[in-house]
Amino acid sequence: MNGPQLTCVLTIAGSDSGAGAGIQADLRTIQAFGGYALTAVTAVTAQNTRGVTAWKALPPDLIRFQIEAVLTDFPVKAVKTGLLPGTAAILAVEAALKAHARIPLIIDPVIASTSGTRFLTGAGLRVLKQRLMSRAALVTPNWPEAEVLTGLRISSDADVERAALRLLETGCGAVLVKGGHSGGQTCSDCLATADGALSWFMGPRIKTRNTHGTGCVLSSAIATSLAAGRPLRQAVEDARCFLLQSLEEGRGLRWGKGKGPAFPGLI
Ligand code: PXL
Repeated sequence: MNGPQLTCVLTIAGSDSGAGAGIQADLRTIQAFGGYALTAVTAVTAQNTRGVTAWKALPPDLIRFQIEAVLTDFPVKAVKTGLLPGTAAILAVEAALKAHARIPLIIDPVIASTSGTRFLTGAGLRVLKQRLMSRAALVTPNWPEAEVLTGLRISSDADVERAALRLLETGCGAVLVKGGHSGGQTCSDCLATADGALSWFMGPRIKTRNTHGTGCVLSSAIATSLAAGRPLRQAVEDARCFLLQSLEEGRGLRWGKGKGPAFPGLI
């Protein structure tokens, strides 16, 4: 008899007490995509829809031990990272992943919270690029993150393509520059793959204030699809479709005074 079909996915991310982003959003998304979510908590944030009131990184060795505990015992088929709070945390993640180089790594390069609290600064970003992005299957920056990571200004599709190609130089397998911050009526993401090919995913922009955690949801959905063996392009397409549907479903929610969750679990 075949066992149940559940794919193990590890998320290495921060806790969001409001559960709109971070490890809580990753857990819901991985589960919604038919995966089993394993977790390594990197930091704890006190936050709600209005912003972050306090946060603290976990000790780097505790981050490393969580990852090692999971990877040495579960058949993990994909790993995603979200909030990595500083150089020591990134080096701990690199060390823990070293013996598992064949597992695809998806990096959501979280630099700041939705409300603007900065989690990662210059030295951390350099280490992220040199030590972790170099072994990633996919990196998923939004416009502001792509700007900080490349030093390029982005205000057009051509700029997006330039930034995507520049980030490929870190050695990662693919880059998805997400257009959520672009303004306008549409939301288009650009995928650059290691062969230098560029492709665009176009979609409507959903008018909603409930956008907290969009990046976490998208990268977790992609990770779970990849873990299930789907090709990258298909995984991106499926994840975008899921996020769009979720944003539409959640439009009417009035939780808190700020930005509510992008995927509250209505679908
Ligand atoms: O959306 C990025 C993100 C990731 N992880 C945590 C966060 C945020 C944004 O606020 O709080 C814990």
